[in-house]
Formats: sequence, structure tokens, C-alpha cells
Amino acid sequence: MATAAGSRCLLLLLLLLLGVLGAPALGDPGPLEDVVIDRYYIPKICLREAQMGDFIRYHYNGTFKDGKKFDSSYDRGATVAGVVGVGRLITGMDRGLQGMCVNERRHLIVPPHLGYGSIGVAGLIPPDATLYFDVVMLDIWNKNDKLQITTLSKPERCNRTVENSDFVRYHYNGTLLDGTPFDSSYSKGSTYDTYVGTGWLIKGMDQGLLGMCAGEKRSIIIPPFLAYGEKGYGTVIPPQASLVFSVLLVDFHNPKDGVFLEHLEVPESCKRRAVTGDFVRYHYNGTLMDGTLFDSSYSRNQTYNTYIGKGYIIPGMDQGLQGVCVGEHRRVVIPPHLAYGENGAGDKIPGSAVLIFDVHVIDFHNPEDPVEIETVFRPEGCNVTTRDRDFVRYHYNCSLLDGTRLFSSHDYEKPQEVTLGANKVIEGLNRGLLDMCAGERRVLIIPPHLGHGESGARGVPGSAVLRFEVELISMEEGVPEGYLFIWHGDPPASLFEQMDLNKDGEIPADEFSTFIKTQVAEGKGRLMPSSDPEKVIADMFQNQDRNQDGKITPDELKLKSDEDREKIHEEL
Ligand SMILES: *[C@@H]1O[C@H](CO)[C@@H](O)[C@H](O)[C@H]1NC(C)=O
Ligand SMILES: *[C@@H]1O[C@H](CO)[C@@H](O)[C@H](O)[C@H]1NC(C)=O
Ligand SMILES: *[C@@H]1O[C@H](CO)[C@@H](O)[C@H](O)[C@H]1NC(C)=O
Ligand SMILES: *[C@@H]1O[C@H](CO)[C@@H](O)[C@H](O)[C@H]1NC(C)=O
Ligand SMILES: *[C@@H]1O[C@H](CO)[C@@H](O)[C@H](O)[C@H]1NC(C)=O
Ligand SMILES: *[C@@H]1O[C@H](CO)[C@@H](O)[C@H](O)[C@H]1NC(C)=O
Ligand SMILES: *[C@@H]1O[C@H](CO)[C@@H](O)[C@H](O)[C@H]1NC(C)=O
Ligand SMILES: [Ca+2]
Ligand SMILES: [Ca+2]
Repeated sequence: MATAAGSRCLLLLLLLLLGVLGAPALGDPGPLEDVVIDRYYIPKICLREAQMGDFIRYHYNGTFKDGKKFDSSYDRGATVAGVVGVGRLITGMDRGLQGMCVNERRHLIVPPHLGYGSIGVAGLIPPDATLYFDVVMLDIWNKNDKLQITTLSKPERCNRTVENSDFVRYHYNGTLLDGTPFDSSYSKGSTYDTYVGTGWLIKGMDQGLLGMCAGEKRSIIIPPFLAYGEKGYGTVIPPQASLVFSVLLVDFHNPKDGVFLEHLEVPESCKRRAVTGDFVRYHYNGTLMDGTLFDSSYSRNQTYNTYIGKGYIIPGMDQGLQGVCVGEHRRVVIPPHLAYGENGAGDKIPGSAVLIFDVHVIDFHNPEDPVEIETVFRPEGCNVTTRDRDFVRYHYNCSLLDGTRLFSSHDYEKPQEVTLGANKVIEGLNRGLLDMCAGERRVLIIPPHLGHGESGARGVPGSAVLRFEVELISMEEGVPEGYLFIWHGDPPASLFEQMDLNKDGEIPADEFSTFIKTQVAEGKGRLMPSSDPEKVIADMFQNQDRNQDGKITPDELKLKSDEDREKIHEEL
């Protein structure tokens, strides 16, 4: 019982199946009423189905029932292009192709009355022939189609987009609608570079690139009438083919562009802005529009140093650095005609590339600059100020303009000491310490030509502007250059006799020292200021003891003024 019921079910199922397929397998079913359609491959993604009036492109094989081929588009080596559903094809095809997606494959059985009827085609198709077609759909479009643009990705930062007459550099992959690749910029190893909207490109691209940001990726589907139309292109693009471009916009500019500045970070106090002829030291990162770093001063551990506005650097930078402040961060966007032009530079900068420089200005100066002196604190009743040859004690902090601390007197136990005008400190500091009174505090900005020059010094970069904070601790009036002691009035007439305290006709070191100290104490003269007056007196003694026997004799003692008459001051 169970078995009998089972086989009856199976039979029912078979009958149902045959009913669905339209029964031609059952003995003599009689002629088909309509086309039999077997959609044996339907792609997962079907954006569009062929509708009446659509233009289509497809391949097919046509056979008779016995499998004998009577026609094939493959044998002609070309796809077939046509309009569907308007009577230009045999009715069976007009019906059988409707609703197809691109890349769909169908098997069609076309009865004679929907094919070539009782007449057939002489020499090719006999009368009353049922035709079997295998079709694959390759392209569908319509005269009312527009460009289909899909943005695949877009950078966050996008405040300029492509306009007509811009020059663009982009990468692309080009395929036909069925996915067959026909061209790619990547195979050529460089971007495709061209003007937009001026007829250099097919219409679809001229339109499809408009409104793109640098870094944006789009898919652009172009119907044939906005691409290569009825002619196609070479062997790669058949006539009446829709094109699909996947485009990555790498870079663009307009030939009318100037330098574009973004003031990223300007310090609050900016007293001075760089002008033509200034010498600027700056750090930079240079990138292309797609973010590729092509150069950086940081990789060399050194600022880039140059005069601006003088043609030593690309015109875009000459312009872009105008008006910078010390400490400023600025972005300078330079179109290729103000950078490296159509040829680019080296292997890092492609032709026609827009360059983006992120600049950090460390310092700048002009070769004409003096020391800039700012008095921070000046004590009341300040009427004795430093002069050339004075001996001064001072504290200082020295740094670069970006705040890098270089040296400080506070690192040592005692303040720094120096005789002004004795060429012992850099010229800028010497000038900055003049005309100061004790207790005064100053900030000095010292340009490199009054500092450590183009080559710098240990710890000081070449051409660096220095910032000194100085505080004058004390000062002593000096003596003229070349002197160790000067008389305030006329020297005593009988100098040797006065100096020879025990009157034995010779002056040893202790007698000499006692005499000089007495003169200083009585205000009759002064020693060259120094941290070690004993040493100065010892030096004076040595100068007078000409035969170096430890005592001065009358014929040895001479006033310095007698030695070199041109000097107005007098000294032992
Ligand atoms: C047509 O026949 C050729 C050769 O047999 C085959 O390669 C091709 O895939 C066939 N086309 C269709 C649409 O079935
Ligand atoms: C782009 O945006 C930046 C900051 O968001 C702005 O400073 C700049 O002016 C903008 N550029 C253009 C061309 O609008
Ligand atoms: C082009 O195709 C290559 C390889 O598939 C891919 O790496 C690249 O991202 C594609 N470019 C675009 C613009 O779609
Ligand atoms: C830059 O300095 C860093 C750290 O001081 C060092 O590792 C690097 O080698 C230097 N690079 C050059 C080009 O001098
Ligand atoms: C350059 O890039 C480095 C690394 O990203 C960064 O630390 C530095 O601040 C950048 N400099 C400028 C001037 O943008
Ligand atoms: C400045 O001069 C005045 C008058 O000449 C004098 O009284 C005063 O003590 C002086 N001040 C200093 C700090 O020397
Ligand atoms: C040097 O810097 C230290 C620390 O900031 C400060 O205390 C000192 O007063 C500065 N010296 C001078 C001369 O300004
Ligand atoms: Ca004596
Ligand atoms: Ca002697």
C-alpha cells in the first residue's frame, strides 16, 4: 500500500513539472503558442532589466532542434546591437529578450510563427522551423538615460570640487557594462592627466568628473551616446557600448589658480611679518594632494633656510612665505605652474602636481637687522649706565625663537663676567649690555650676523636668531684697552721714590703691590676691573720688571704714556 501511494505521488509530480515546462517532450504536443524562456543564469546584482524600446547588446547561438547551428554572433566576431520590443527583431526574440539583466543567460525556444514562419529564410532556415537560441545579455541602455554617478568614497575634508576648465589627475579602471575591462590608468603606471569640460574627454567623463573632491572615488556609468557611440573605439570598445569608469581623483587645480594659504596657527603676538629679502628658517612637510609625503625637513633634522621673494625657491613658496610670523604654522597650497610644472621633479613629484606645504616658521631676520632691545625692568634713579670697557656681571638665559633653551648662566654658581668691548662675547650681546644700569633686565633679539653667523656654534644652528634674557648684576668702570691701571689725575712727579717705601733703591713685588693698593684706596687711580685684582697687579709688576729678576730698578720703571705717546691716559 505504502509503495503504491508513493509511486502515484511521483507520477503526479512529473506531470506537474512537464506542465510547467510546456510539454514538448510528451509525444506530439503540437506547435508552441509562445516563446519558451529558460533563465538559466541570473546574476546576483541586476540593476536593470531590458524594457521595450531599450537598446541592447548581446551574443547568441542559434540552433535547430537537432542541435545544428544556423547562426551565431560569435562566428561574426561581434556582438549584436539592437532595440528590443519594437518589431525590429523576430517576435520571438523581441519577447524572449525582454526583462533580461546584463550578464543574464537565457535559453529560448521560438516556435515558427514567432520566428520565420512557413516561409523561412532561403538557404538558411527551412519553413516551419522551431528555433533554439542561447543568449547572453551584455549591455542595456536607453536614449533617455543620463550619466549614473555613484560616489564610492569621499574624504571628510572637501571644500573645493572640480569645475569646468580645471586640470585633473586621476586613476581609473574602465570596463564595459558586463564587466569586461578595456582600459586602466594603472597599466600605464601614472595618472591620466587632462583638462575637464574642454572637449579633450568623452562627454560622459567631462560631465562625470565635475563636482569631485580630491581623494574622492566614483563610479560613472556612461551610455554610449556620451561615450564612443556607434563607432566604438578600436578593438576594445564595441559600437554602442555603455562604459563604466571607476575613478579616483588624485589631484586637480585650475591654470588660473594662485597660491592658496590657510593660516593654521598664528601666534597671538606677532609684531613683525616676513617680507621680501628676509631670511627664513622653517620646518615643513611637503605632501601631494592625495596625502603622499614627498619631502620633509624633519627627515634631515634641519630647518630649511632661505631668503624669500628672491627666486631662490619655487615661486609658490616665495609668495607663500610672505607675511609669516615667527612661530606660525601655515599651509601653502601651490598649483604646478608655481611649483615644478608639467615635468615634476625627481621621482617623488609627478608632472602637474599640486603641492601642499605645511610650514612651521622657526625664525626669520633681515641682514640689516640691529639687536632688538626690550627693557623689561629698569630700576628707579638709574643714572650710571654701562659703557665700553666696563667690567660687568650679568645673568642670562639664551634660547632659540621657538623656545628651545640653549644656555643659561643660572647653570653656574656665579654670574657671567665680561669686559665690554673686549670681543669676548658675541657682538649682539655686547651691544645689548651697553647703556644698562645695575638691576636692569632686558630681552635681546640677536640676528645671526651679530650672533653665531651662518655656521652657528656648538648647540646653535646656523643662521639662528637668538633670544637672550639678561639681568645686569653689577658693573665697574673700566680702563682703556691695553691698560691695567690708570691715574685719575697726574701721576706723582717722583714716582720711583714714592714707590720705594723702604728707600733701598729697588722695588720688589710686595712694595709695588702695597703702593698700588694705596693709590686705589685713596682714589688716585684705578685698576682694570677684574675678579682677581692681585693678578692684575702681578701682571703690572711683571711688565715693569723688565729683566725678570723680581725687583724693579729706577731705569726699568716707565710710564705707559711715555711708551706710546698717542695714548692720552697714563699707566704704570
Ligand atoms: C555559443 O557557442 C560558443 C561555442 O560553442 C560558446 O563558447 C558560447 O558560450 C555560446 N554562447 C551562449 C550565449 O551560450
Ligand atoms: C577650506 O577649508 C578651510 C578650513 O576649513 C578654510 O580655511 C579654507 O578657506 C577653505 N578653502 C576654500 C577654497 O573654501
Ligand atoms: C582599479 O583596479 C585595481 C585592481 O583591481 C584596484 O586596486 C584599484 O583600486 C582600482 N581603481 C579604481 C579607481 O577603482
Ligand atoms: C635625526 O635625529 C634623530 C634623533 O636625534 C636620529 O635618529 C636620526 O638619525 C637623525 N637623522 C638625520 C638624517 O640626521
Ligand atoms: C610634519 O609631520 C610630522 C609627523 O607627522 C609632525 O610631527 C609635524 O608636526 C609636521 N610638521 C608640520 C609643520 O606640519
Ligand atoms: C643718581 O643721581 C642723583 C643726583 O645726581 C643721585 O642723588 C643719586 O644717588 C644717583 N643714583 C644712583 C643710583 O647712583
Ligand atoms: C632665566 O630663567 C629662569 C627660569 O625661568 C628665571 O628664573 C631667571 O630669572 C631668568 N634669568 C634672566 C636673566 O632673566
Ligand atoms: Ca725698596
Ligand atoms: Ca728688575
